[in-house]
Amino acid sequence: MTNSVNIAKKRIVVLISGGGTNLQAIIDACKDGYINGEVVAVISNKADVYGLIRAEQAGISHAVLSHKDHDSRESYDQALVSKINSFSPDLVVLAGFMRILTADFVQTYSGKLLNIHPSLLPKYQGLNTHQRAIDAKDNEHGVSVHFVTEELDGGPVILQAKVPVFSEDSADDLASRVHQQEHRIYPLVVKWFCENRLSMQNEQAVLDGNILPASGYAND
Ligand code: NHR
Ligand code: GAR
Repeated sequence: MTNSVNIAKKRIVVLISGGGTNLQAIIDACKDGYINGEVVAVISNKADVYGLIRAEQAGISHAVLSHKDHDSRESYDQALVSKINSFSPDLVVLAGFMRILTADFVQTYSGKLLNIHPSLLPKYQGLNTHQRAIDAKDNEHGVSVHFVTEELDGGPVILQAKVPVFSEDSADDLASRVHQQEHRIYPLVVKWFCENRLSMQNEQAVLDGNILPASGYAND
């Protein structure tokens, strides 16, 4: 009688702004039973993105909620909260979602809100991370999954993966190398959450009762 088999499947809402390859990795991992959860809705702030077609093809409810229909971040985020809550989620996953969220939004889902950010945080918070790593002549780069807090890209890291940077790399080369790692680590973190193994306590990530270090689980 151990954990994952006996707990209810978690209800996951995924927020996107683009192609949705991380969304796809999570949908696939739910469908094949790797994750004890179900993606119950996909919400995009942009119309006509491929991630919405992925949701359609998987038979998942999907909606566009455009920030352009709102004159403030507060008003947009309130509409987003209403939409998300209509699906009664246990977990909200940002997967290439490109809008900064208000403090009220973040507090509403505190401890249930994950993001994947394409850098080895705390390096390169914000945008254009691949080009910045190349410009800095870094020889390694990577990706971080973290709990979202009010501080942009500043919430506690759960898991990172590293990739090498080669001297001839373009930002696109590096992005595709990072993407491959994203599709491994995001489903793993969501799996942990859905087995009740992962939580945020006092703004720290806790896995199996252990506070994770600043660079997340088992980083070397
Ligand atoms: N919101 C909060 N409060 N905290 C975080 O850690 C967040 C967040 C919202 C999104 C993802 C993040 C990333 O992984 C994320 C983390 C968008 C921007 C941004 O500048 C920055 C970071 C992230 C996402 N967005 C512009 C804005 O004005 C719009 C850019 C665009 O539309 O292309 O919101 O990198
Ligand atoms: C991913 O590389 C993710 O790390 C990044 O956007 C991409 C989305 O790809 N996120 C951010 O830059 C957040 N600001 P996807 O739509 O194919 O999952």
